[in-house]
Amino acid sequence: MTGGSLVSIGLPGLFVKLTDSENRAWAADLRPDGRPRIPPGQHAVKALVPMGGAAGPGKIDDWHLKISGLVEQPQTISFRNLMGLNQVNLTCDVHCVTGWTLLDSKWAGIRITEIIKRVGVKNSARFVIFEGHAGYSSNIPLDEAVKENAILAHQFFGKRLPKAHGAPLRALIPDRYFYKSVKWLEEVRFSDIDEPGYYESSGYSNTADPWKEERFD
Ligand SMILES: Nc1nc2c(c(=O)[nH]1)N[C@H]1C(S)=C(S)[C@@H](COP(=O)(O)O)O[C@H]1N2
Ligand SMILES: [Mo]
Repeated sequence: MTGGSLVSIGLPGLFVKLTDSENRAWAADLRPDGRPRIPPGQHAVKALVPMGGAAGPGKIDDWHLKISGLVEQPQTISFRNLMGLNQVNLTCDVHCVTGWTLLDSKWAGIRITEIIKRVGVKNSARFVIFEGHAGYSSNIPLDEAVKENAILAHQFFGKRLPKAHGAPLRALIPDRYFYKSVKWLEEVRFSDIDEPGYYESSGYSNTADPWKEERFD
């Protein structure tokens, strides 16, 4: 089952780019890890572009996050119980494979390491599979999921995550192309085998490193 025809990969008309000179200035700016703020072939935009997809109900009641696979204690966590876990604020840049980058986006959520602590991930786990609503999924190596900036986000710029952007909870994996950041998240599965997701199994890169321009496989 796939995310279906509702998955949009084109650029909607309503996005505002920074000027070329602003973009060049940002591209020359470096991150703490020495890489440019704007990866090659990307252009910064002023606001997050809603990219569509098969939206979930967006409600908090009746919503649960399933944690499954290679874990000691598989479980289903309510939104309220997720709020009881350690919360972090994160400012980061996100990069869509179609070419836009949003700088300094502000999010709040729960580190994936916090989830890992809670469920006890087995040593054999190597990959994390995110399942979104209606069959959209994506996959990342466990190494990427344990980074400080890999979170499950429920706030965007100080407000509850809007439905268009994945409410009530989305994955946020800033250092891979944004198709890895699954909206309307329903399940996080730990696996010993890689499971390419919706984009990854339709020609887009499995590794999706924006600084190496890994757009297609
Ligand atoms: N469930 C789901 N998640 C998804 C998608 C989708 O279609 N469905 N699209 C991905 C892509 S390609 C991008 S660029 C971002 C877009 O997020 P946004 O709509 O909040 O900008 O979500 C990603 N996560
Ligand atoms: Mo995207």
